[in-house]
Amino acid sequence: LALAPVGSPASSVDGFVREFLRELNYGQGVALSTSSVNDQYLALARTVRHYLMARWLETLRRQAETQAKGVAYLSAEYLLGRQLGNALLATGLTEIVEEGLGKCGVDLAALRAQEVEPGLGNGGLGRLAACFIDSLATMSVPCIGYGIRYEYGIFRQTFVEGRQVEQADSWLALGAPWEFPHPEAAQIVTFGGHTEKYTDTDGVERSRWVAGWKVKAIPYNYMVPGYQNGRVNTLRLWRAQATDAFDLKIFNSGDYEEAVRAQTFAENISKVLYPEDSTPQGKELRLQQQYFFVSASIHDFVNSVLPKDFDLHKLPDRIIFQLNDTHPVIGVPELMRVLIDEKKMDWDEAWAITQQCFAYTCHTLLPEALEVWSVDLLGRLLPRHLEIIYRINEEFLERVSERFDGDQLRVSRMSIIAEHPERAVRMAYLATVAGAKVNGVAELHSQLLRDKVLPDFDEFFPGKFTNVTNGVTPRRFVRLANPALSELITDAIGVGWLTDLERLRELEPYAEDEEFRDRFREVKAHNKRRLNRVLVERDGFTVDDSHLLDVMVKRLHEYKRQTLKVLHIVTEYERIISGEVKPADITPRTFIFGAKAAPGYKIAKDIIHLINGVGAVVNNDKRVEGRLKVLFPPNYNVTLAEKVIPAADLSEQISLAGKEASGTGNMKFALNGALTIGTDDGANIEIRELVGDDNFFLFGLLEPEVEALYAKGYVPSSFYESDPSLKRAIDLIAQGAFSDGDRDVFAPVVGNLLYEDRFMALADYRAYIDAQDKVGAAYADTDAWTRSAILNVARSGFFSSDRSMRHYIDRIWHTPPAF
Ligand code: 26M
Repeated sequence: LALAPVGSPASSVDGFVREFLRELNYGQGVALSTSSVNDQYLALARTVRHYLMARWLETLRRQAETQAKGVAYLSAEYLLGRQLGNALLATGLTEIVEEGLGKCGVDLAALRAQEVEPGLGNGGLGRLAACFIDSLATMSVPCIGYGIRYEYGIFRQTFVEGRQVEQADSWLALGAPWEFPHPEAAQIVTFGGHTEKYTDTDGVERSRWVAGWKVKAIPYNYMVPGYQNGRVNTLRLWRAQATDAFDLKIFNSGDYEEAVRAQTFAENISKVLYPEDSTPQGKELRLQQQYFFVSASIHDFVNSVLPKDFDLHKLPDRIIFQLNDTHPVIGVPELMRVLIDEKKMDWDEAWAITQQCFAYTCHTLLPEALEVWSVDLLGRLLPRHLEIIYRINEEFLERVSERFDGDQLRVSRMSIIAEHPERAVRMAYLATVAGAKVNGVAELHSQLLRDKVLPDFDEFFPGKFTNVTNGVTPRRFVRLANPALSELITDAIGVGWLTDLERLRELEPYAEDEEFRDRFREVKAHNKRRLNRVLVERDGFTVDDSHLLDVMVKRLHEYKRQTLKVLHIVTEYERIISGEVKPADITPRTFIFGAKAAPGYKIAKDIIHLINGVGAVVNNDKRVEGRLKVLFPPNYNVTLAEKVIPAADLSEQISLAGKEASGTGNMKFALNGALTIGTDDGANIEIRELVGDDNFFLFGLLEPEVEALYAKGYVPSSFYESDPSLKRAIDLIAQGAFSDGDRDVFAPVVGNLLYEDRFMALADYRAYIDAQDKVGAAYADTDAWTRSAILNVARSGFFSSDRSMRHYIDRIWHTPPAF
């Protein structure tokens, strides 16, 4: 027997209490009577993970035994959210724990509130990775997630006089009970230096990398429990540490300060998550981060996860490395280097293997978001990789030239190396050339990717491009976030929907059931009261459960158009103060925003300031009679999302058509019974097709119309001139109505709208206001609204990330569920 017998602690209240007290006394070193909430939380977390341990070890053992093909998900970000609730759900322990803690005089809810979420991601892309690994564990598909254990995750956002101020996210400060560090399994990652030619013992001319410096990569393992299926997969995040070489410097050099600086330098690599999520800056540290985790992961898989005697020619039968955007694409030349330089394969063999081992997911279309690394920087940091990239490019362009009869224009268009404005590696091209498959994240996005961004590649590689529409895990975003709705659903259609979300269809007939509609409304009201309690405690805000709750939560980006939402609010406000409407005649609404701006994204920060300025005025103007309220709780994160989304009536998905690759918040809202007001963009399109036009408020330009308007010459001020209501709204902002009469503060926002407006907020303004008027009227018909809300839930089962995973498995990975 390979393992000592492992048993889970007894799944009984008494068994749990024994284990919990043991952890508190012996693990935490405190008595129950003197323990702090944090002591209790840490003890509980460790107790719960004991219950997962046997399943984890068993999963690992079976994985090693069967040698089944699995997925290595390579992602620079995992936006996991709190772990405790999910672990309790996965183990089915919630009731036992609640009762057991009760016997100890401890409140489970208070301990859950103590957990600081690991915010190791920016937004959609990082959260998607977290949903995917949850689904793979639940579907019993072998998967190891690889990433970076940032010491500081996404910054904590605060507002000072309405402006965003960032604070460091010290998520590890109070203890990290979910992680398992394995310093003995460290990998070495090298950087810098130069390459040289040499003749190997077998007489073959080879290239060798003489690196300049190195760091240690320490793996930290996290459990990824499947939902009540006895499965626990692994998430392995790497932390950078100085090697002994750095330590030696400290003792050998007289310059202690310099030596310590060198150590700090190495450890900086995993210090902090870059808080940009659409405009990569080409910073050296960011490339170091990418190579650091990818190199450690590939070495870990090849040298530690695979059996010692594994024949690497069979690598594609064992693993597919899924590239979450271009951030891990340096893994392509890295695997080539490992196979050629370290494992002594020849180029053609190595390339044949590499091409089968990678697949690439693209998450954007915005040109400024496509990563390029200057040849200069890449050559300095990773000289051997640059050589390899050059050769991949040479051989590829040769094939292009052959196929297209020396078409030089096409050859230069398709080159992995861009020449202007500087020589740089186009990471998306490298991923496309090397990947067995390339996918976009929603139907429209995948189509535009083929037609607009990579048409030459689509032509050159028939069958390489595919779509997999994103999804979200119903465990976290329905069952955990919305227990009241979950209970209502289970009462109606029984259990089973949580792992087979299309079964929500069985709710459709209940839309016509009056009693069910009453209960559904009561669930919404209950969730609004719950949100009210959270926001009162967190920010001193109140939420009135009679208001229509209108929510826009997502990163602050111009293309997402938070300013369009602001223009709507200002228009409503202006209608009241001008006397055009009486407050009593409008549908009372509370607007909730949640949005972080990248710290260097000036206009985004100005927009945050504007939202806060509008809120301060609207909320305090007596003439509004409390019929409009604007709330902007700072630091929107997964934890807050779990409280806001279940309470929402209206989901704002108002990006300019063609710019939002998919969106995943849109799916979470629909599944929680909010109606969407949205453009014909990303996964909104698929949501609307499924829930039906009657249950979705569509507005705005279509993607081809956007293109046509750009082509013809877009003049935003012409919309301002020709729509009096738009003019009044913008004038109010410009005149300082939301900045104590100061006309300068928001001048950049106003100027940008009038004279630039890259994302056509003004062009879509009229359609948006008209659609919002329809929303207001529709909400007044309570029964009809509830019917639509129920149908949104019933028809959104497609958006489970379990379905996304099925599609990746069928179309890309070919990794069936194993044991
Ligand atoms: C890159 C380089 C340097 C620093 C940061 C980055 C970077 C980090 C995150 C760039 C982009 C990042 O994320 C982009 C993202 O979240 N995209 C979103 O992906 C979601 C999941 O597919 C989609 O639903 C969203 O539409 C898409 O915007």
